[in-house]
Amino acid sequence: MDSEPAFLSLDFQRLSPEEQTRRLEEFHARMQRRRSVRDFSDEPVPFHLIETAIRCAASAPSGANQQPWTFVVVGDVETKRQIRVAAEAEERESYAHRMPGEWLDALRPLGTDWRKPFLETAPYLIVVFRQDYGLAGAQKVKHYYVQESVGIAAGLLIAALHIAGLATLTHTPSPMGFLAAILGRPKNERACLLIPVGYPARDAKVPAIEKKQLSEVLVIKP
Ligand code: IYR
Repeated sequence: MDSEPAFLSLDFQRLSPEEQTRRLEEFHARMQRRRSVRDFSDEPVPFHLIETAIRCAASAPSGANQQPWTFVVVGDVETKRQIRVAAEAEERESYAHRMPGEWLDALRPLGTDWRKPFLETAPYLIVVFRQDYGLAGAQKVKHYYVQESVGIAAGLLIAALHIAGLATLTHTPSPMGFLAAILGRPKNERACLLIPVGYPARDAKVPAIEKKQLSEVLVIKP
């Protein structure tokens, strides 16, 4: 028998206009300083920061509230080494043979290549898995809007780690099937992002690239 949906009163905090502006401008100023980092220090990161950032990510809205994600945190030196070896093998092949010239041209301003030393240097790797379907015992449960849901959660994760004073890279080794194999994930999960987390190296460099102007991304329809 179908049960009736249950409702609670919304726990909403109404802010003064000044407080709304203050909070948002502070967040904006902090977010403006986020950069994808490829030069990491091996300085340890307190695990509780990773855990709280994942709590933020897991608060994301998702299709039918199915929360179709798993975040695997890797801090073990040997597992990070295995991931680096496997990622570099795929990336070497991709850069040499699989990526068309147009793609390589688009990446040139980033200065990337097949080498991924950060996969060992960064103290933690967070591997974001999408659950293409749920498993209720042996029964498959259909999941809805998995890509959108996991994308939103990953955005919150990256923002939370940045706000915590940590550097991240949104890394997508391709193909990344090796991650489920190395990390022993169940068959309903597929890796979709690999996020090294840590402090930047003292001499970290980032590409001289810019975000679009607001007028290029915002349309105000009269
Ligand atoms: N996965 C490769 C290539 C790469 C692709 C895109 I799209 C980027 O924005 C950056 C890199 C790599 O990680 O080098």
